[in-house]
Amino acid sequence: MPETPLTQTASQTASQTASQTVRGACPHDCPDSCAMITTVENGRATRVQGDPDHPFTAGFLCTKVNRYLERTYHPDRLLHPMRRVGQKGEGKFERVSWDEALGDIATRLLGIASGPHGPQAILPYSYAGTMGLLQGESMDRRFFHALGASQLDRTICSTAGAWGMRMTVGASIGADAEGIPSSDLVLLWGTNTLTANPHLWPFVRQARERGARVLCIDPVRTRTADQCDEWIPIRPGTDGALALAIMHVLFAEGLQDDDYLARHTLGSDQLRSRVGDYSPEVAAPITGLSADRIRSLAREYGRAKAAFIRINYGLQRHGGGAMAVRTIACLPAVTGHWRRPGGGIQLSTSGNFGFNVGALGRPDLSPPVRTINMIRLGDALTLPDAGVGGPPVQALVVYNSNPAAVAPDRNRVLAGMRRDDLFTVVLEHFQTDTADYADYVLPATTQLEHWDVMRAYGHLYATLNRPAIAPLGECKPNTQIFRDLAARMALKDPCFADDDDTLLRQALTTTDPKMATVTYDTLMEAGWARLNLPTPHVPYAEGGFPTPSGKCEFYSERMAQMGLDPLPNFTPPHEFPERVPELAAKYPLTLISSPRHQFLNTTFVNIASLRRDSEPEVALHANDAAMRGIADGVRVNVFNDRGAFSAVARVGDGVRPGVAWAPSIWWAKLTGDGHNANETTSQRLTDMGAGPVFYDNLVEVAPAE
Ligand SMILES: Nc1nc2c(c(=O)[nH]1)N[C@H]1C(S)=C(S)[C@@H](COP(=O)(O)OP(=O)(O)OC[C@H]3O[C@@H](n4cnc5c(=O)[nH]c(N)nc54)[C@H](O)[C@@H]3O)O[C@H]1N2
Ligand SMILES: Nc1nc2c(c(=O)[nH]1)N[C@H]1C(S)=C(S)[C@@H](COP(=O)(O)OP(=O)(O)OC[C@H]3O[C@@H](n4cnc5c(=O)[nH]c(N)nc54)[C@H](O)[C@@H]3O)O[C@H]1N2
Ligand SMILES: [Mo]
Repeated sequence: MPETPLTQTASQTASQTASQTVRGACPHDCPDSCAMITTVENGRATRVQGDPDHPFTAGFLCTKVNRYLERTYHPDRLLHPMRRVGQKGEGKFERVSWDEALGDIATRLLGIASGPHGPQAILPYSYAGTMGLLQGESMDRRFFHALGASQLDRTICSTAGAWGMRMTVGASIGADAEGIPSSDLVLLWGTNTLTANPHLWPFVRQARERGARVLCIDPVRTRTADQCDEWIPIRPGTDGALALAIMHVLFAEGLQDDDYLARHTLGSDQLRSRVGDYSPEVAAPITGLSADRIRSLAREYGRAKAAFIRINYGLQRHGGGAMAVRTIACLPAVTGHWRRPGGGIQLSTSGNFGFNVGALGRPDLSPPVRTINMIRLGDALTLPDAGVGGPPVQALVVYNSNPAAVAPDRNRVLAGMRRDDLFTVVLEHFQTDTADYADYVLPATTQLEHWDVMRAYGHLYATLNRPAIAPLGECKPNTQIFRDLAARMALKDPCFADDDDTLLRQALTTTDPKMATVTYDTLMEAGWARLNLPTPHVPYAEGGFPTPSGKCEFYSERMAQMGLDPLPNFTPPHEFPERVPELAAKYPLTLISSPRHQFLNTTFVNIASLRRDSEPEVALHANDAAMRGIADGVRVNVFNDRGAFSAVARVGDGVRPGVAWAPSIWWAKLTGDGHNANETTSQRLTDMGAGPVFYDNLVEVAPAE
């Protein structure tokens, strides 16, 4: 029996008893998707905690989400619709009624849709501010589809890696983290586990207690690297070369699994000849690691029985990111580690979840329209044909995202958002950098105030989110805001009448066998459910790769057809010093602006207990700092031809030489100078998946005047 029937509103739920606990789900963009329990007393949430019974959450929440109540009840929460009265970017707004806001927004959007450029002049902009399927991929999508708006290609995070995995193993389906305790070697490769995926760590610890070694491959000595047996300080963007050299050694020293290769892979002879060119001596100057170190790593990997490679999205934010992921993903098939629990590679598990996203988003409602890549927002707003052909963008509707801080080439983005002839609507919890450029800001509910259901990308459990409290102020769920807008704009399809309960049922209408255990009833009863898979799930023990050939594809016919190298290779970054020596002479440091431990992208940056009194920082190697006359703690400028930001220098041995690390992503308006690291990043794309290259970014650092 459900704890409380879904038809009850959140306010009824909360007022029924003086104190109760409500099962929910952390909404944030993180592999861990925690099951969260909220204590509610007299209608007010008083505590959040991790579900102790959930195998992955294991009873704890991270540093950030432990502050979810401070965020929810923050004095700066947007509680009413607001209309801009100052200049764009100035942040001056006045309170208006929902009626006025929705009426005016509907009139403006209808005017644009029926104007000379048609509805494609309207661009939605959203990402994973909440990963909830209802608040992020349902009514909103229906609304823009039915309107005939331009489509958004949601590339800002993971598409390069997703393509890399797809080409080699076939899908975003990797090894199960719950197998890690059986691993005898764990490689944390391009991931800051303790920050970005902290609920993986207890499994790593168990493996270690049973004798496994844990290695971290990262240009930055992160807090994760500090906890590992070894830090392998690779040069940014060169992981493909390292993987090729490892395979060179595996084949040269007979450490491959010939039986697995013969039965479950395609193109092993071609792979063998390709990696023949990549001895450790060849890879050493590329990767910045010694040939001896590469060889011993390869031997350790080859002699392990069930090595677990956890790659994450950090290493694919370079021009060759997709090829790097594809190449690394070959390793467990060469050694046959896929056979055993704890062996294999994981980038994402999201491909296991068969929610009915088509029923939720209704792409069938859309006429054929153009697609705009979200990381090219700067171009889309400033070029007459949006950079892709067709009409200019005249209206931008932003929700679940903060593009004025997170999108690359920030100066271009702001130039676009400042346009007087651009109509901008932002659905938000807070007055973010982006909201400052809005014509209207609409107050949205948080996860404690609305229904949702979540998949995960780091484990195999689906989670239901029940509202714990009534919406604060006049806040509404995204679903309701788009329902209301659809009604105002006379969008007639009956699907706009679906309530959140109906949406939830639609999301779960599927015949996918993995979803057999994830039903409306199981979620209502337990709050979460494991996919219909054994624990641990060993996906490719007997092959069965979801590629066209059914094998692990070292040779990819699909890549050949796309005009790409069909074999694993090393694709250097766009801004690889050897490739662009003149640029590197001017801007010799590679800037990595990966997440700061206490922030979740830009979410939580405005929470005082998490930001503390800190400022943006940039870590430099002592040699690089000395060359520039930079002492620890001084203020510096970080810059290139795209832009600049200032930070406090942290000098030491926490990064490899040639690398600068600026923990991110700051709200620009909460830094001292109004800038952030994305002033320096570019709108260039990855080799496959048209993803961003945030860490493929040459800069110079100099003492501030
Ligand atoms: N606390 C916290 N957790 C988060 C997030 C957050 O902002 N804060 N963001 C969430 C989101 S949206 C995502 S996508 C994930 C991201 O989580 P991760 O995939 O772990 O990604 P990053 O932290 O971007 O990068 C991880 C590490 O990759 C390193 N790196 C950069 N370039 C290279 C390279 O070329 N090779 C190698 N080997 N390493 C490289 C960086 O130095 C960094 O330490 O985390 C999620 N979890
Ligand atoms: N330089 C640099 N840039 C990066 C990255 C990096 O590592 N370095 N990482 C990139 C990556 S991996 C990602 S995923 C993107 C992330 O970029 P975004 O997806 O834009 O993530 P956030 O900055 O967390 O912004 C999410 C916003 O959604 C809002 N929100 C949350 N829930 C709701 C809701 O229910 N309704 C509404 N209306 N709003 C809601 C939050 O208040 C927040 O302001 O950034 C990318 N940008
Ligand atoms: Mo991300």
